[in-house]
This record gives sequence, structure tokens and C-alpha cells, in this order.
Amino acid sequence: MRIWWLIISIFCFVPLHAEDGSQLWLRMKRNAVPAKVSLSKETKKTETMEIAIRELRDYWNSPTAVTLKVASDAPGRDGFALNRTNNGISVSSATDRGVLYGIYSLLRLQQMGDSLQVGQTVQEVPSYDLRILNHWDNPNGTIERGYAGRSIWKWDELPRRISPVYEEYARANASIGINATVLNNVNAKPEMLSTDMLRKVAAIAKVLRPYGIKTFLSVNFASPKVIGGLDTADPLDTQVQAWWKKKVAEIYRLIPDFGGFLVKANSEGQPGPQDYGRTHVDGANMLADVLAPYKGVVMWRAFVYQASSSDRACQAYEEFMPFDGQFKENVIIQVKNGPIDFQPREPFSPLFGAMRNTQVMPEFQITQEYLGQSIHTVFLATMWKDCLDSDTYQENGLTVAGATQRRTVPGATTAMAGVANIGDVRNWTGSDMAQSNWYAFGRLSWNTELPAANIADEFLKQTFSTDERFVAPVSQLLLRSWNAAISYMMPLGLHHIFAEGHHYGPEPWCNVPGFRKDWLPSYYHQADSFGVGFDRTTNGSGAVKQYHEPLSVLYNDVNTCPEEYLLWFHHVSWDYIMRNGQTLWDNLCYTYQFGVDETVRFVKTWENAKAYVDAERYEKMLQRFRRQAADAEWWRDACVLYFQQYSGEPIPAGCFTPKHRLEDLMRYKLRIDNYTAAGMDKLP
Ligand code: GCV
Repeated sequence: MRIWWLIISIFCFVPLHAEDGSQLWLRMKRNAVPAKVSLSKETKKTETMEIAIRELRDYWNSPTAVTLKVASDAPGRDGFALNRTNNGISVSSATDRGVLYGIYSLLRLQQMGDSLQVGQTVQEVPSYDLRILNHWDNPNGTIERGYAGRSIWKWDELPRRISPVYEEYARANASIGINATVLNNVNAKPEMLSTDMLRKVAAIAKVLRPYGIKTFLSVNFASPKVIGGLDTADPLDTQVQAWWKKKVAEIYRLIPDFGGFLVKANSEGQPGPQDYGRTHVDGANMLADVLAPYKGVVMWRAFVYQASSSDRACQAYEEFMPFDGQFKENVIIQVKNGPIDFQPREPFSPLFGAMRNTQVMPEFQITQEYLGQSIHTVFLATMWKDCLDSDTYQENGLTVAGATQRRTVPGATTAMAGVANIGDVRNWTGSDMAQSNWYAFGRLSWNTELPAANIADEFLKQTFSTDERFVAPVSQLLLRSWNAAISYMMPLGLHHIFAEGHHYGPEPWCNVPGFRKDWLPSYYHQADSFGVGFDRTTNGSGAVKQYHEPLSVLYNDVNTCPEEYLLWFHHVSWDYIMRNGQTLWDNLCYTYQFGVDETVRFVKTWENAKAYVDAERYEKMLQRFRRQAADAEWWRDACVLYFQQYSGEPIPAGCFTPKHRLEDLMRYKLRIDNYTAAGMDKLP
């Protein structure tokens, strides 16, 4: 009797397939009867082609037959053509990888409830050659700035055990056009290049390869010293060069299609060529020479700054511009979207417009280090589009996208990088909505012209529901979420007023004795009794001069500077009159409150979406939206009350009443585990 009761209870009360978010946007229903798929005569059945066939057989649910074709006259560079005639659909490309992207595009249409009409052709060629994820994963399984568990790379088990997650990861990336990945943190451990580790890397590369994904590694510039036993890592030393040559030969023996190296040198304590009186060119070109015979590339990061007197925002330009045109063809300078560090809002980095003779690539941060981590919903396609669409004024209408997609020499590689938000939790990204940013990175690096609204719609329809009553309001939520976060965190060009260390909450007052000035919020906000903001005009740090005209002039003048960058470029008095007639102080208060109001509306929108979302994801996201709304009040109160000490002005009547007292907030220390999902109830 008891056992029957147990069995009945299990079947009645435990859902057979609890929704854990692990399927991401790939939620096609498997066919009961395999779909009709054939290969054209000349097309070889490679491993990649087998994946394409399998995906269609399993998930293409239309009676229309599909023919796959690799042909030299079809689109190249991973591009593809879809063509529907009365006889069926053909998917063609110059490569099997292109065919794979073609079939994922076809399946995407199907999932969104769209279809190809007879006579219709779709042709696509990706915006960048390399659409590359950067994992900041450490060999010990931790992830720098990771908020979704531990690393998916299980180094202890490799190469013996190959986790099935690697193939799921490869498939998810291929489905959105990502074709490369850097497995380890830019703060690289030298042991990543040990033979033991390389064998493990090779085992991962083998799983990723059929999905068209190339494997790259971040390298520590001091590796020849630390693991090579040499007494120097000087790039001009012949023994050092020989060490790298031998190491690279070993890598290519194990991984014949290895992509190359990502290097963070002479930045935040990492070793680099400057340790030996050499330059970034010396370091990058030495590695480029070693990789060139294998067609490998070096992605050399421009994220460099010293604790010097010069404005941190100016330093990447100052260090790299003198070398424009001196880097080897297979070097790409990897530049963060803004001149400081993935802040909620930054103007685009002036290097994009400045470097004319050097291949430059944008680096975006998918993981939300500075944007509420895996708690806040902030859809980043809007932010990335804002950067990519910015006119650099280097030449007529040359945008950041244009400047980075242009080849400086015929053989150069173009690329766009995103710092991954992936970990080993079941839903990959901690928050189910944060999957939208992984998705958006893939889709945008494939096609920088895609509007953010289309990407939001695609994601929501595939991941949650195609019902317009769900898609329309939640898509609006996503599209407004970046502006909301800026408003409740750092409006009007404020930046880097985060709590030290974890970068989750506000700490405009933060002062760590003995700390570098450029690691403290007061360096960035410069609040005093006159006003607030960093003077980067020609009277200040001169950062405006790094932009081409008319931007330099526009940014330099407080009256023409876009208000979203006002306090980025200017130190402005509290009673300065904004374009809407409010004083800066009043406007700041109203903008913070607008951000809070938006998050309250997001909670409502999500509550109204309940009928269209499974209970598990609904509940988990509801908790997060509520926490985001509470955090927004925390941000508002901390910043407004702190700045009020300098402005001496009251909060405008009717704007808001603070929920917290400044002295309580200043005493509050967020413990590192408080901002994981488990600690969501622990607010200041
Ligand atoms: C990988 C910021 C982050 C660091 C990160 C660094 C970088 O400073 O806080 O964690 O280090 O950027 O991009 O190299």
C-alpha cells in the first residue's frame, strides 16, 4: 500500500521535466519521423555535415525537402544561401561550416513561426571572421567575474572524461554563429601551456571542431621563465623566441587548427615586454612571427593603464597610437568598447577611430561585472549597438563596426570578442534572461546591422514563447533595461562608483587607505562643493582630443556635449541648467528615481507574463526582478545621499523619499556570496 502511494505521489506531484533553462534558445521539438534531407552530388559528408543532417532530420518539421550543398560559387567566409523553389529548399555555402550556419538559420525561422516562401532567397555573410568568446576561467575551476557557478571546463577530468556539456556548448555557439573561443582567463596562469594541460585543451578542441569552433588560449607573457626554466621572457632574446617556437609547434601537433593567443600584457600586474624595456609591438610581433607559419593570430589587448598622473581614459590611446602600422599582419589589437572598463555607459574608445593601419577588434563584456551580475536583467545588445553604430569620424560615416570590419591589409583577420557569462549551473548563465546576452553577442558578431529589437524578439520567441502577448511587453522590457540600469546606477556620464572588489553595489565614498587613486570612485566622480564629474576637456585631462572632429569639439563644450556623457567629460556645477530646464542636481535625483520606477515596472511586466512562462523560470526571474528593484533603491539612496553632502541641495519635492540612511549604507558590506541567487534576500 505504502509503495503504491509513493509511486502515485511521485507521478502526481513531481513534474517529469522540470524546466531548468538548460536548453537555452534551442527548444525545437524532436520529429517522430525524420525529415527529408539530402546532400548534393559533389558534397562530402564531413563530420560538420553530419551534424547539419542530424539537426535537420531531428528538428526540421516541414514536409519540404532540404538539400545541402557545398559549392565554390556559393557564399564564402562562413556565409550561406537559403533558396526555396517548388522542389524544396537548398542550403548552400562554400564550406560545410557555412551549411551548418544555414541550417541553424532555417531552424530559427521555424522556431519563430516564420518560413521561406517559394522563390525566396536569403544570403548571409558574417560581419567578422572571428566571432569569439573569451572565458575568464582559471585552471582551478573558478571564473574571474563569473556569476553562474564554476567553469564548464573540467580540467581534473580531462582528457579522460569528456563532459557532454562541451558538445552542448559547441552546438549552442554554432547555432548563433560563434566560431571561436578562448578557454582561459586573460590573467593567464603559465601552466596553461604545460604539455599536460595542452592535451586537455586538445580534447576540448576535438569536440568543438566539428561545430566550426576554433580553440584559442590566453597566454602569460612570462611563461618561458615560469614553466620554461629561462631566466628571462624578453621578447628580443633568441632563447625566448626559440622557446615560444617550440611550444607553438607542440600546440599545433596536438591541435592542428589551433587559433592563436590572447595576451594581456603589462596590465593590472600581468607580465609583459615592458618588464624588459621592450614595447607592445616587440611583444606582439614576436608571438605573431611564431604563429604565422600556422596561420595563427595574436589578439593583443589594449586594456593597459598605470597608476600614473595621466587620466586612465587616455592611456590605451597614448600607449598604442605611437605604434599604429607597426604590428604584424596577424596581430589584432583587442580594444574594450569604452576607454575605461565596461562601465554601464561609456563613449566608444577613441582607439577605434584613431588606428588607421592596425587591425583593431572590439571586446565586449557579456558577463555583467558592472551591471548587476546574474541578478539584474540588462539586455546588452542595445549597449553594443550603441558602440558599434558610433561614427568615429575617421572618414565619412566610418562607424566602430566599419572600422573594425575593414581589413588593414588583404590577409588580415577581423574579429569581435565577448567575455563569456557561462558557468556550470544548469541554465548556463545564472539568470535565464542573461542567456539573451550570450545570444545577442553571437547574433551581433554575425551581423552588426541587426537591430537590438529583432535580437530581443528572436531570443524571447525561441526561449520562452511566440505569443505576442508575452513577446511585445517583455521585448520592451529588455530594450529599456540598459537605460534603466544606467539611470539607477550611474546616469549622465558618471562611472566607476562601484563598491571595491565585487563591483556589485554602490560605494561612491569608498576609500581604501594606500590604494591606487585610479581604483577609487572619487577619482572618477570628483564630487566637491562646486559640482561633480571628470574634466576631460582641453582644460582638463584632454581626453576629448583623442576623438576626431567634430566629436572632440562637441564633447569639449559643456553646451554641446551629449548629456549622457556630461559628467564623463565635464566637471559641472550643481546648479548647471540642463536642456530640460532642471538644475544638474534636480536632474540627477529625477534620473535616479526614473531608474527605480523602471525596475518597478519590470516587476509588473514580468508578473503579467506569468501565463506564458513555465513556473520554474517564472519564479526564479520574479525573485531577480524584485531584487533588482530593491537594488535600484539602494543605488539611488547611496548615490543621491552621498552627493547631497557636496551639493547641499534638498531632494526635489515629490521626487522620492530615501528608504535608507546614508550612514547605514556606508556601514553595509556586501559579502561575496550575498549576490548569488541563494543570497538574494540579503539586502542592506
Ligand atoms: C580579467 C577589469 C576586471 C578584471 C579583469 C580586467 C581585464 O579590471 O575587474 O577582473 O581581469 O578588467 O579586463 O583584464
